[in-house]
Amino acid sequence: MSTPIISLESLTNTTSSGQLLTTAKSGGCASSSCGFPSRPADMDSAIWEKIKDHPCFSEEAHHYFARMHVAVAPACNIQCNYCNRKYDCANESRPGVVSEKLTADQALRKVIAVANEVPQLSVLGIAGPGDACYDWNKTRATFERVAREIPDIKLCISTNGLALPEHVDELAEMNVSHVTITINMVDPAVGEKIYPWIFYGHRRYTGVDAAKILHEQQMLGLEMLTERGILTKINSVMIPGVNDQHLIEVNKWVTERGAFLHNVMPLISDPAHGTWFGLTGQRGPNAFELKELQDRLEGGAKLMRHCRQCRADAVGLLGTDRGQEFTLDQIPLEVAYNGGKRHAYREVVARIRDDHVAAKNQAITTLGSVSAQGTLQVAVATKGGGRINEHFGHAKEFQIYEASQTGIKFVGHRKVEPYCHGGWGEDANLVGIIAALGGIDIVLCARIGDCPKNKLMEAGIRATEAFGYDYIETAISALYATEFGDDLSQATA
Ligand code: CLF
Ligand code: SF4
Repeated sequence: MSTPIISLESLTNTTSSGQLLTTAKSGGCASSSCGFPSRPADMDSAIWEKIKDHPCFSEEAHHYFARMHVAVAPACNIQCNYCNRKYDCANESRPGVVSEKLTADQALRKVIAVANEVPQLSVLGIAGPGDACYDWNKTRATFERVAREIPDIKLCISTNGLALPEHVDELAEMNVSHVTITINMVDPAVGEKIYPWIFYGHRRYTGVDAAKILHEQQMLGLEMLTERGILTKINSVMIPGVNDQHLIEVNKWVTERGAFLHNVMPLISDPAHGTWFGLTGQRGPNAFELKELQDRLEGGAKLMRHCRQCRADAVGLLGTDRGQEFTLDQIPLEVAYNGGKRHAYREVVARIRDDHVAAKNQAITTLGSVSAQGTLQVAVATKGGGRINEHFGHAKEFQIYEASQTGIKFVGHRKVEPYCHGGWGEDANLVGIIAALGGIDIVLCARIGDCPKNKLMEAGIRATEAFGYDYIETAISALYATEFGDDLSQATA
């Protein structure tokens, strides 16, 4: 192995490197389940090579590696009732939303600037703000430029699928390794409630005719990608009363056609967004409804549960958008790529992953030694890296794990307004946090004050900092053994 140009120690010496080490040293986010460490036993090694550094396609990788989106594709060929691309708010995180649209040359500048500064960067995605396949020339020009400068970056697109079939061969030629298709229905009667119109073959279609064409193109595109060995993820927006039950059928169709992952996302709906669904009062699902549906879909294509519904210009690890640090006005006109930090980071991660795998294996052993059965719902405050390394008051989200005798499953995340503001606790936010943590048994965090801890306890939720900076699986397995094992002498919180 070559000597890393950045040592593990040197990575701790600056703020950004310190953050990097926090991520790296902590290992990746806990995998979907214990016993699913670096490469899952039932996964082909060729597939593992494709996903091991893709933060969306591998839940395990999403705390080591980052994606960035460049907003080069503003045009779209359909209208979804949940989309309004005119809306632009830096605090708003949902697909279709961006702060600035880029040309291919500007996108290249931005990708190089991010790659020089964000060592975790492994994937360049084009996710709009319109449709990457419909606005094809800009998508292709961007990928060609970036692949020439940074050949090891993975290329990824997200599309509604309508124009996908005509570009599949070019995607394969350009080494686009990962494609996401948003598929919300396989029955045009459901589709007409989601898509008011499409534009296809120089014509505008509406109603069932529109949904039927979209459906046929989506299925054809998926089949073509599968034939060519390109990994596919299906995003489905769960819209209660419209397609929630129907997504079981969608899951069957896409599994049969070789989809690698199925990502069921909650509808984001608010009148302020100006979308049809927002304006007509269509609600999104709550966390319990989403999880219930996801649980029912287990057994088909592998489920993605760690999606953060990124903006079309998102930058960084999932859940920590650094897009505002890399707006064009902050990037020099001339930037040259320097891959030093990215390569050094990869060497560090390779070593840390081994350590994390050992910790997960130990956690499996601990769980297996518990004779009584039970489940534990655990909320974890983490900055990433699979360790409990965030203060309760700073957490913008909690990662949710379900522990049972058979394993520890990552089941999602719940966003909150942080409790601490300027060093003081916000009681109003605590009310919201307690509501968001409904159904949780224990909160694990790096630090928590007595006041929030007591308020949580009054709501029936325990909280502890006793496992601060431990691996998440190590902590949860120890808690589980304490709760359900024979030795009940240790208090958990
Ligand atoms: Fe971007 Fe999408 Fe590629 Fe990832 S996002 S184009 S697959 S690189 Fe990821 Fe963001 Fe969820 Fe998308 S968390 S919205 S699934
Ligand atoms: Fe918006 Fe994407 Fe739907 Fe086009 S395909 S309308 S950009 S959500």
